[in-house]
Amino acid sequence: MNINLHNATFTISAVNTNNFPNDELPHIVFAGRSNVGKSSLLNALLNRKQLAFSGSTPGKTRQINFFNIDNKIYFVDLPGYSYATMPKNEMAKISATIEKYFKTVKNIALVVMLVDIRHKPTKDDIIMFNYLINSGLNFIVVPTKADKVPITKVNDYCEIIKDTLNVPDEIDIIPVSAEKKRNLELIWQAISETLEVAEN
Ligand SMILES: Nc1nc2c(ncn2[C@@H]2O[C@H](COP(=O)(O)OP(=O)(O)OP(=O)(O)O)[C@@H](O)[C@H]2O)c(=O)[nH]1
Ligand SMILES: [Mg+2]
Repeated sequence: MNINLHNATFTISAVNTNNFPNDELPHIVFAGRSNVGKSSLLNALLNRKQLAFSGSTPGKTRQINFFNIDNKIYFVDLPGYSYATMPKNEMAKISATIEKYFKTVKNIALVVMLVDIRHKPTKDDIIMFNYLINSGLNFIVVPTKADKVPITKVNDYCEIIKDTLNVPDEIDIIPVSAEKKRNLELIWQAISETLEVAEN
């Protein structure tokens, strides 16, 4: 599938299922705690600065943002499911929104689950990971901000993440840096592979 990355547009922010796009395009979903770098990775993959709003204030985005990429796929920027000081009631609301999304949308091609490379995955990451494993959805684990650790240590940090989440060998773990544009081609490769499978 040839995708023209220049033809990427914001579609809608939504919390209610009746506002989710309801066409057949496959969804590529970015999930992770607040501030982990979901919006930054999405922008980096498209070579855009701020198509998805990214910033230093965690938890600003409480809705699900949908981006139409060349009328071929949607990039779906989920709200961050937690951060250190997120109030419980807000966390519950966001979890409910995310759960509604996963329950309603049938054309999810790939979930990109982001975790910060520098930190051991949290309880919430483990819950998300187990949810994805049990859902049978196709997903990859993507440690973000790889530029923040010495390059010689990247693999060690990935191992910690793998052990903490208990990631089976067949699930890819791809460390990235949105800032330094590292390994973005591997994420595109994972996306292309899932789309090819879906097409056949
Ligand atoms: N050094 C470095 N910083 C990054 C990278 N990716 C994101 N950041 C920074 O991390 C902060 C959060 O990034 P966002 O992309 O807004 O994170 P998010 O997951 O979308 O956060 P929410 O929308 O709150 O859920 C910003 O200050 C980014 O500049 C990266 O690869 N390297
Ligand atoms: Mg964001």
